[in-house]
Amino acid sequence: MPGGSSAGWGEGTNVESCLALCWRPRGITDPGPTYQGFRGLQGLPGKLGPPGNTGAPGIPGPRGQKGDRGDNSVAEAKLANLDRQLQSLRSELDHMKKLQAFSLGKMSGKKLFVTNGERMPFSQVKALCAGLRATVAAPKNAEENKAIQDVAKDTAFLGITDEATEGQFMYVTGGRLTYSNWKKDEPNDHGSGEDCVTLLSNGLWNDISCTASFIAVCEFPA
Ligand SMILES: [Ca+2]
Ligand SMILES: [Ca+2]
Repeated sequence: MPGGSSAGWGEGTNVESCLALCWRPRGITDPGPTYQGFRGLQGLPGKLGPPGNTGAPGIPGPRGQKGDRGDNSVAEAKLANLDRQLQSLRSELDHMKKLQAFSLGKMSGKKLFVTNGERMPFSQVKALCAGLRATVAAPKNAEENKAIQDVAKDTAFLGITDEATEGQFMYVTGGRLTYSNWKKDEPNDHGSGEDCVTLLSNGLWNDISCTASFIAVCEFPA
């Protein structure tokens, strides 16, 4: 054994006790039973262990893009069919519009004024008319004023306010008044203020609170 040794393997000798006792450097005589040798170098890493158990399957990935269409002629035929149906519906809609305008007494080239006969605050009248792609009725001349009066049959809101600048009445669709038909001593911005306008059943106008409820009349363009 290199390095020399005076002790050998005997019965009951194992690696640890031999590292401590068996090996002795040359020249040292009788170091005694308490002498300890140097610690050995670390051994090489052991072999890889066997593979672990298979894990649970992962969540599915995102769906891929749709593939190319197989046949364009089928799609083209469907499109042509849809186009025919669209033309037919358009023609039918035009006919219905004419019929409705006729039944409501709409004259060619003149505005159409329509009411549901209900009373509501001004904000609701605006919303109702907007939902019909219309605006709140606002007469631009005596003839339109009479037409609204006939349709409403009672006090109705007009699409006119001085909410932006007190005393300066404007159309809610924009612009200053080009026609008015105020009752005597109106507008008076009475009490805590009056910024909306009503058409009274006699055809005259009065400024009034916007939160009061009056007949809703919408106008459709000429
Ligand atoms: Ca006012
Ligand atoms: Ca008033």
